[in-house]
Amino acid sequence: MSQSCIRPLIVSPDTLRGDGDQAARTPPGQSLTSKWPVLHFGEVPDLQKRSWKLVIDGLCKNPLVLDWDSFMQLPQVEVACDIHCVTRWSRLDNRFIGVSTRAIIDLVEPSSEAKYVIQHADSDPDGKWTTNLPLHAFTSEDCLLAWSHDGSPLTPDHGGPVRTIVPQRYSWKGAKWIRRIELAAEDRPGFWELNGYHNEGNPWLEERSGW
Ligand SMILES: Nc1nc2c(c(=O)[nH]1)N[C@H]1C(S)=C(S)[C@@H](COP(=O)(O)O)O[C@H]1N2
Ligand SMILES: [Mo]
Repeated sequence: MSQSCIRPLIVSPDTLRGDGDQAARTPPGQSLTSKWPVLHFGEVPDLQKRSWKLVIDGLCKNPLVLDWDSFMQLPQVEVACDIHCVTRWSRLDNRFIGVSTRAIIDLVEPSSEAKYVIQHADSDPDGKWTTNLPLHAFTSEDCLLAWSHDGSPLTPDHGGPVRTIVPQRYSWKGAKWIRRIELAAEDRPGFWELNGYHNEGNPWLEERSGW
């Protein structure tokens, strides 16, 4: 077995709440669904793996451009986590496979001024969708750039080929169709944040609206 086949399993701390009790794992004001709804602004982009690229740049010593093969050659992790959408559905017990955001950020060697991460998505209509997080939240151990969900490659409507998953925030803090990870000194609210959602989006504190 090659090294990249060994996938450590990381269980999100929120998934361990309540010792298996589903109610204790469900944040206030959320309802459970076993389906996986599709939710985003704009059209689903048609991204081909052979031309897919991920840029990691901004305030760092070693900016990177990864193509599909180099992304898949990075060490892979598996994450068990719950998903919470601010529109009040939660889906428990997801399994994602992909590359740890912490590992990606370590590769580019952030400079000391880098305090925020701006994720850029390849989504229509204008390809300018972003979302913002503090660097420490983006590099939480349970965050990943996922290409697989519950044993199958991510479909385009769920953000395939690669999307970000940030289990401890409402799901809008993870870009579907991620194409660029920018390290920044200043915070910069993104699409949903500028449309009235909270800047932090902690589901346990019901940080839904920013107004
Ligand atoms: N590029 C992009 N990513 C996005 C969004 C979006 O509008 N554009 N919406 C977010 C929201 S609000 C949620 S709940 C999740 C939904 O992911 P899903 O459609 O796979 O359930 O994607 C997030 N990522
Ligand atoms: Mo959402």
